[in-house]
Amino acid sequence: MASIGNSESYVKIPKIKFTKLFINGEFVDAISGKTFDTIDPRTAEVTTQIAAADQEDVDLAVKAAREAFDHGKWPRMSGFERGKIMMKFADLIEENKEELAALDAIDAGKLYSLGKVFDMPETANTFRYFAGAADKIHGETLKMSRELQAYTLREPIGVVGLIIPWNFPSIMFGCKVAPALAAGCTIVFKPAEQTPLSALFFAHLSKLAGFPDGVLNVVTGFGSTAGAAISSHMDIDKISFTGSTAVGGLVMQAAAKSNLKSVSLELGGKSPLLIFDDADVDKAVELALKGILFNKGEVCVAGSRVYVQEGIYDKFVMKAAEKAKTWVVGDPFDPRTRQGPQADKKQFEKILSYIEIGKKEGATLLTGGKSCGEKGYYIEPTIFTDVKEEMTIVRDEIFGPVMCLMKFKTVEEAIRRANSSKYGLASGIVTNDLNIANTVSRSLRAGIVWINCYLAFDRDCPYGGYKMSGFGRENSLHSLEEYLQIKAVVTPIFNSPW
Ligand code: TXE
Repeated sequence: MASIGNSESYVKIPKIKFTKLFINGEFVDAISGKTFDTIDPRTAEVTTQIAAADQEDVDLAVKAAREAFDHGKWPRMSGFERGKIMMKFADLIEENKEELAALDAIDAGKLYSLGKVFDMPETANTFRYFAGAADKIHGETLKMSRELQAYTLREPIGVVGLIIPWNFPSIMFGCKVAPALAAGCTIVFKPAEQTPLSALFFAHLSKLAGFPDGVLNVVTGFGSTAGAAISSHMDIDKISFTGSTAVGGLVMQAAAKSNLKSVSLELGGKSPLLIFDDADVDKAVELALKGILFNKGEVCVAGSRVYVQEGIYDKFVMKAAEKAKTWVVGDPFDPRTRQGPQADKKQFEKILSYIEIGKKEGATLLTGGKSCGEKGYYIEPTIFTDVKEEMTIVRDEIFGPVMCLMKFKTVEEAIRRANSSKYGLASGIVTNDLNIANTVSRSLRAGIVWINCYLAFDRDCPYGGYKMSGFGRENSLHSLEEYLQIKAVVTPIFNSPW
């Protein structure tokens, strides 16, 4: 494992500038004056204190967003003008990519080098993509029966509550905020309590970009207080939530019990990667390890169930073990590191407890299985073999660097076992056989199927859940639809009796 705690030898860590709620264009303390600690997963030490929003703070944020929606410029200006401000915002993100990447590294343990070349440019490009769509939101013209005609308007849904988790604090900010802004909505955004820093920095940039006050409000705080206040708020028209399946259920209940606000949910996963006998074993091993170890396994679409066909299984196991041992776990600022610390103590302990359960239930630990480093939340890349379908480690989302490796015989068996999860977020196939690729991709019950690739995301490609992984789509023009509603306007032609 690379050295931990020497980040300053690679990068000058920025001073934290923004720690308060961002409401109606101003940084303000929580009304209660309460704060919470944000913890650095590299060291388990406190980074700083952040304002903790309660119901009253959320009320203020919603009031500001409501005013900006009901009477403000944002939904009324042309899509082209909205797009121009969003483009400026994207440029500011790109100009500040080093600082933003450092904030996500000290908040979530994310790799700094990747943040600079991937998370931040990708977030900026998401704003550019949706900025380009903002002036292309069109309705239809309908020739109705008899002497009537109609047209449809696609209007912004209103004030939206956006709640995200801690694993991709910047990318998910972009995935939710950009389409909502392009549609003309106004926003109350809540980052996860583990990772508030980049969201507050984005709030600062939004002011520089020229978004009118109240269009983007950021409330930091806990799920049971700030999050619950958003999902049950009577003046929020829609909620888009990414997080655990359990909390997704609570959000839906709160929406139903309050004002029946529209809901979209992107929830947990236990995604299968199916590797067939004809695959190049070295490439398949690299793909499978990347699929589970990228972002330390804290990825909703992580390929956590790897099924390998019997002809290449033994070779695959040997090579996967060799390769996992060379995977560099360490300081997220060290350019050699491939895997940083888990995001927080709760997640760290959850992963280690699943590893114990796996061992107790009889799976064989091929590699890893322990924490590493003298401080912080680091865990070794871990692979289990001799795993049975009914084991807890195969059924539950672990959300960490833990792969379950299993053997299968036939295509039919692979499909049946891949589909046996309650989740249906993502899936992958490795084969050069077109018939297998076509048959399997159409049979998998998952929102995305990657063939001979994994984690291949693009802002123009939708993803989202089947089954208990949720509903609604992120990315692409499908996600713009999540923030629009359709109004039909009907009028008689000629002097018809209507
Ligand atoms: O998630 P929570 P946690 C899974 C993953 C992980 C587990 C627990 O398996 O180990 O969930 O993570 C807010 N009303 N995923 O506990 O609690 C909370 O403040 C409204 C998969 O961190 O779901 C945060 O902003 N909001 C997932 C967000 O919900 C509430 C990513 C996520 O927190 C709330 C994260 C409430 N009652 C975890 N309670 C994925 N799909 O990628 C909490 N929140």
